[in-house]
This record gives sequence, C-alpha cells and structure tokens, in this order.
Amino acid sequence: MKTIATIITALALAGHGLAVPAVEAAGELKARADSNVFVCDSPRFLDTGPCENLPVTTDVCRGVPANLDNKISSISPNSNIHCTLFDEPNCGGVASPDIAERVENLSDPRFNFNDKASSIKCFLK
Ligand SMILES: [Ca+2]
Repeated sequence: MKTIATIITALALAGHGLAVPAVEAAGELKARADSNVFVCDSPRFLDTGPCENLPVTTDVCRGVPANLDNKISSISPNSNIHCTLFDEPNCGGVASPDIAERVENLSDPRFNFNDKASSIKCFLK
C-alpha cells in the first residue's frame, strides 16, 4: 500500500511540475506580439537616406541594423505599440522618452535622440 501511495504521489507531483511551465508559456504568448517600426536616417521620413520597416516583438530588445546604427532621425511605431530607443546595444545606456506615435524629427527637444539609437524595445499599448 505504501508503494502505491508513493507512486500516486510521485505521479501527482510530476503532473504538477509539467503544468506550471505550460501555464507560464501561455502567459508569455499572450503578452508578446509581432509588430513593426518604420525608421529613417533622414528627418520627416525623407528618402534622402535609408529607411527600414523593422520587425519587432513586443517586450524583446532588438538591435538597429548596421546601416541605421546611430543614424535614426525619424520613427513611426505601428499604432498598437509604443517604443523606447537606447543609445547602446542590447537596450543599454541612455533610454529615450517613450515614443507612442510618429516622430518626424528626433532632434525635437522633447526627445533629443537624433542619430543616437543602437537598439530598440517596444511594448503593446
Ligand atoms: Ca540621421
């Protein structure tokens, strides 16, 4: 009897152990979403420099592509997200103010982040 009880307890614990990560994974999927941020080297999204529509996953830091590193001057997150720029890779160093809509020129004193961004992190609104 003791053996059967021990086995049942072990199975119950194993089942519980499996259930916890599954619940956490579901929560993670719910919190993250794929979106895009349009960025340009030039102010006002002019095509005088490169522009890119960067794919982003919310709550995940991503690097700025080499051709736009320390060059982004205008930025437009998709309407469902807001973003923070960072002046170092891996979302380190100085963070920009929150960017929740199109910014024609990051030289604007409200942002003061022209030609500085090396990484970006976005969040669902
Ligand atoms: Ca620029």
